[in-house]
Amino acid sequence: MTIHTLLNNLNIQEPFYSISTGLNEQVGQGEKIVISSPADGKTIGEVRLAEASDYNAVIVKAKEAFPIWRTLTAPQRGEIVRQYGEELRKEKENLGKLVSYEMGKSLQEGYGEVQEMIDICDFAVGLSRQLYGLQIHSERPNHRMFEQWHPLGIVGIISAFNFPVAVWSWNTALAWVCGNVCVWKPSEKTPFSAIACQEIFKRVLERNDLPEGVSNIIIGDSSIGNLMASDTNISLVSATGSTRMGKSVAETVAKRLGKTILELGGNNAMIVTEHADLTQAIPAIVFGAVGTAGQRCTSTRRLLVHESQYETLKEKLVDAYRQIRIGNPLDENNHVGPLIDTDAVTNYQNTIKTAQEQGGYICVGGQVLEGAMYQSGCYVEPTIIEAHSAMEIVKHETFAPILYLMKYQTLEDAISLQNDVPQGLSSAIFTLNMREAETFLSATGSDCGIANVNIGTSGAEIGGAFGGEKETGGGRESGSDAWKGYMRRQTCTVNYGTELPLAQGIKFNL
Ligand code: UN1
Repeated sequence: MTIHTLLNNLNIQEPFYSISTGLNEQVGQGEKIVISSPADGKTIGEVRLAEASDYNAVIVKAKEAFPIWRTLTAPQRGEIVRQYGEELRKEKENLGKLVSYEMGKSLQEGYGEVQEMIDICDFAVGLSRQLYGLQIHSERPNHRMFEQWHPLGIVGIISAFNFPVAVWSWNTALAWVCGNVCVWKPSEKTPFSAIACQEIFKRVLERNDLPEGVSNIIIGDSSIGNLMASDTNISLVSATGSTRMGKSVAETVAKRLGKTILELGGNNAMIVTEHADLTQAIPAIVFGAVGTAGQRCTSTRRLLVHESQYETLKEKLVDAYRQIRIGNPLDENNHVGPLIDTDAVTNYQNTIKTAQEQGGYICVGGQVLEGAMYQSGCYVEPTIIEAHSAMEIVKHETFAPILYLMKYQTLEDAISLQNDVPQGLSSAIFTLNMREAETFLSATGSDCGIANVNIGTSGAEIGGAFGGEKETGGGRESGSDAWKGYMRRQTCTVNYGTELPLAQGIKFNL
């Protein structure tokens, strides 16, 4: 099936007021960019980027839609999200393939992303009946005090190329049931997956006689991100991407005292102790380090191994890496697809060079692949580098399948090595020893937002709150009570008595 058939199946021909695309040349005032697949280098289509005037038009549509959307009850909004989940079930194959082809992740992972969208829709539907506030005992007689949660208004979502659709859906499904309308700026590297999502949701809105402005998409570069960050019309900016981008968004939003949810870089480590079951650890390490070609924010980047297991594990990993099949992600026999583009390949090469200069030794991999199968120029070998803690490069996140292998002697050392980086997203320990596992999970253990025992660093479920500490940005998305980030809390006190007692026992007699 060609990409054009996929796009046709998704009915992506209709113009959108809010996007600027080569499929609809009437809109979008900015530069035209050509999107090609990292899988085979072939052109998918052209997109005309949005400019400030397009952005303003989108905000007008979102503002018009908000009073209509917030007037629906939360369970009615949940019903719309339920219908979206149903549409996604029908389109799972098409959308999954499009994600895989446009982004370069394996087909299974493309389907996995759509599954994550379906799951978060289900979660949000249930949540739409559970946006609970607390009832608090008042200190004053005949008073009732309680909290309620109201929508914020317009939620801006900035997402990254590596999860072209799932991360948006975590944000938007929650934001919608909470009563917000959304403006989405997807990565300009993966606009077609985003257009497909909008097209699918548009069907649901039309069927229910609701304005399309409940969900808006705007494809543009960082100038559009800056407009969103500085715009007081946008109550919350939820941004996923690099720490550099997140700092800039955070600064701009903070200047106007707006809200942010930030999900930024990770530099995730796995500790393999002397009590680890290596048969379990090895597939977890390999999937964590090479899955999505190392382009997840949760990818395993550092492997800290107890000295007693070090040589055996190194040998087994090198052996496992030699069996990895690299190639077209749409071919389900392949484990690893390409990097997103040739800039990412250059980063991969530069990082390896720097690591070597700093004393790293390549155990396996290190090369860019050439030949007929790899004509997009985006395929690289997953790489393991023996490293040591003094190497500066291990503190950086490189979005590529590069794993630093390090040796440790005591668990205390391993934990401090793990925590000694600016990022704090995901972490894992492999051990069958209860004391080691609990120490790792304790307040003196991992400083990350995600801490796993006997599973890898990546592949979090949607039911948990997702995000991390330090330069990862501190935001939480997806499950648990992350919905609270998309609403404003109101504390209400009602006096149903005949007196006017004041708090703190103050008497104010006139
Ligand atoms: C990301 O890379 O931005 O836990 C998100 C995981 C996925 C989400 C990753 N569920 O690896």
